Amino acid sequence: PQATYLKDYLPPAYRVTHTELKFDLAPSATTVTARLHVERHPEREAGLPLRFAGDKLSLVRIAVDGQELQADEYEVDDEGLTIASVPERFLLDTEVSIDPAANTALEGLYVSSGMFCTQCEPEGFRRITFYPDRPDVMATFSTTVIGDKTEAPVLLSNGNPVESGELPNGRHFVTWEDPHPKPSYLFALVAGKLEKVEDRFTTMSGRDVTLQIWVEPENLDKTDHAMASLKRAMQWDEETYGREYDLDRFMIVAVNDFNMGAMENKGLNIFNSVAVLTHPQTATDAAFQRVEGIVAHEYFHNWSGNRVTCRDWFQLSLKEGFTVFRDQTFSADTNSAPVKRIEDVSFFRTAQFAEDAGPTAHPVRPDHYIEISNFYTLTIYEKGAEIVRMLRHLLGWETFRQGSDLYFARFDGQAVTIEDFVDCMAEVSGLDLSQFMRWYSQAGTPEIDAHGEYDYAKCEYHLRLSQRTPPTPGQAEKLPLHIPVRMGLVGTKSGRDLSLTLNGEALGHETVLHLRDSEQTYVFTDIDEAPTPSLLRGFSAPVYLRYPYSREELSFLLTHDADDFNRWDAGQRLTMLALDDLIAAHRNGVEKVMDSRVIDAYRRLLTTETDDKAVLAEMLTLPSEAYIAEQQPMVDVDAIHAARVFVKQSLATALRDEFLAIHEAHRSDAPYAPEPEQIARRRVKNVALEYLMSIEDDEGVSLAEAQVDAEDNMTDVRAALTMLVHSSRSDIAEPALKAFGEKWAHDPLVMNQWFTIQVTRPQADVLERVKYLMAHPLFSLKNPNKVRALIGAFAAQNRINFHRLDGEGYRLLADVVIELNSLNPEIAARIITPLTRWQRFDEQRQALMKAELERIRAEELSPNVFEMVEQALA
Ligand code: HT7
Ligand code: ZN
Repeated sequence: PQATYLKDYLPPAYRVTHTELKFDLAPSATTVTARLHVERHPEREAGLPLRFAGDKLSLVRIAVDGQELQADEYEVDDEGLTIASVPERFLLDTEVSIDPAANTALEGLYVSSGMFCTQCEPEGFRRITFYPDRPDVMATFSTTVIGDKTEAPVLLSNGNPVESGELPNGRHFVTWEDPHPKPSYLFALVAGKLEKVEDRFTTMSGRDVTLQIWVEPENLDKTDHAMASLKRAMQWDEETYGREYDLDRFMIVAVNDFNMGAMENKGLNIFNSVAVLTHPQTATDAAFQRVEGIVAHEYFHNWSGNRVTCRDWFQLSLKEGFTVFRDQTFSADTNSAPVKRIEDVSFFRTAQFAEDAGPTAHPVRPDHYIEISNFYTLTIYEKGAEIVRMLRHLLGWETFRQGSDLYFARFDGQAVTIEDFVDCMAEVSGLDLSQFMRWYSQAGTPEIDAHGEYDYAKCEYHLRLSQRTPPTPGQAEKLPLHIPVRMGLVGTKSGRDLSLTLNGEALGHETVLHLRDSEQTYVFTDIDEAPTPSLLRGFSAPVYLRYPYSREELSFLLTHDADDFNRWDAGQRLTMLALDDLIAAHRNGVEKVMDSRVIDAYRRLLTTETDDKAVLAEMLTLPSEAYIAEQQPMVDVDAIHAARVFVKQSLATALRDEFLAIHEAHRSDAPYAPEPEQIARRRVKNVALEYLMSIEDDEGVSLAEAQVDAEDNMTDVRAALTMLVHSSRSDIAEPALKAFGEKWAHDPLVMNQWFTIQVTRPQADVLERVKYLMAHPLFSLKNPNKVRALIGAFAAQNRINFHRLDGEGYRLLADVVIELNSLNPEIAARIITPLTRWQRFDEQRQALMKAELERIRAEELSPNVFEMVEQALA
């Protein structure tokens, strides 16, 4: 496969201004008729041949300006259509026949649970018809969908319905018109036996919008939360960004087979059912919150992505980074802001840092790719969002908002670049952001080393910051970045933020330092007590921060830091120091001894009254094995697991009564609601129970058993069932698991949780359970949610068993990748990720993982898997 390079960008030779489509739907033979209004691009020379993309399409008919083309006037290959000579402006008519039922890749038009649906981003439209399938070609669309009245009573596409009617042979049609020019990746069609829940929203200028959520009839009772989330998101985007919705209706459809979470097609968002359906009995609090975030994310794309889109796919983070930042802020405003930040950062530091340190590391704006769908990554999405967040820090909210307004006004209806976005921010702020742009072109996680010294005699505090970005594949040398470092100095005696004066300027109690050089020293004057620095507050930049904090300093910050995020981070750092010692002890075969300062810190947390239960739950949560692994120079899976279990059990033993008391204090009889206060209570209660279950405390076991039996809500049931299944109490766990499986056999989303609970258990026989469940009648490799719930969860969340020394875990994953490579290349290329991280492990595991990668490489590979394997073995 060939790579595409950013430096080769050229506008298309021909563009389409209006697209008329007709779909005559049949599962195995759908006819797609297209009439395209084509013209030469004004920036390209006359007389060029026309080349439109088309992925293995079978052409039935082709005409230019109504004239059928002769066989020697055009050429069709597996990747597209070429016409040697065309007029400056003309109508292109084509008819193709496609087979949606055979489409297991879930790109283009496919059938999911008997329903037709599409996924066109990034390059799925070329599987539907011949087209300049690139985001800088924006056209208005008129789409007629014809289907069987019984099999497909509902026929949906983008925009507004303008005509419908009956046809012979039990068929009917609906025509949809989308007046907003859009790229082909935003096209959508859905047809099937669907029912809707409807609501309304009045926009800020008084327009009435119909909101519809379309689902299979049995899911009608699972849409309330998504609808409420949608309305909150619409309101928030008006109030926060001044963005108003622009069509008469906004539709969401839930489908069962979907490669990602959801898709922002204009006016017709298509959602993975797991990202939209919720019910207290079937979805956890975390699922409710995820649904809220994804509904908001897709809705926010209507402006950041649809009205203003990307010039080319290298600019993907322009829409994704900005939209993730917008959805993160929305969720922070709607729930607990510090907890949202803690959750986002702990995920980021675990997963994006790992990506940035591995063989597939790439800049937020890559300069080349083989398969663009491999670049829907944590770097493009989450690091892209962190870059936008840094801009917000550097400019301040008011100015940032002015920049956003300017961007939307200036580029409405256009396909633009990351420079266009950053230029707006520079223009409104007067800041020189040229150095800042390096964030988009340099891969790798920058490391900041901080060093502080207090001069008692002069009452000065000297803070030295140095930065360095490690080499990444293809980028040996890195230049210094422009890094916003939000910070305060906490008086060690007073426990309060001290007033900051820098270069004679009074800055208040907190400031944002602009670190631009490789090394910079800041001298704070009039500091009249020795401070402990609180650096990178709120994780103001996506960097590793190293500061040689003592355990006493960390305990102090854990109590006194004014920044919630940094208080949590101090606790994590303190626990990490203890874990480091215990990992070393395990490796050296030395007896493990628990650091009493960690126990004291936890005791304080458990016994001090706090209003913010959500933050408390985060504080009580130990760093995950994956996060701990990220902090180690070489990953020792067994030592990490043993050390973490030891910390958990030591805390549970020392603080048993406190955990029991806090569990009791956070129980509630209130009817379930997915509200922040209740969610926080359940989190604290279940975290406490998890500690008790780690020592299989009798009272803890009874509490867990009762919680499963109570069946009040899935959050409590799933948490307790997981604890039981992951314990040695199989006498209780197995019947509970069986009853759960029987009760929920009809609900695929619940059964996926049932799979995950079992394949993440730490017991050594789990691999046999994974294989057994893969043969379960409810499992299918064709359904991405099931693959993620079973294989993905095993490989990513069951580290000791996936990394078994006999290599069986690796072999199982490689077998799945090989099978998925032909069924669904996008999913195959995602699920392979844990194998690509082989460099981080010991020699024996490295050899085993590489052998599996070689075995995969020997197959005939899709571009998706090929690119991943080549990068991993480079
Ligand atoms: N913009 C959407 C991306 C997406 C996607 C990408 C590759 C393959 C399948 C996909 N489904 C959706 C999702 C989003 O970021 O909102
Ligand atoms: Zn997105």
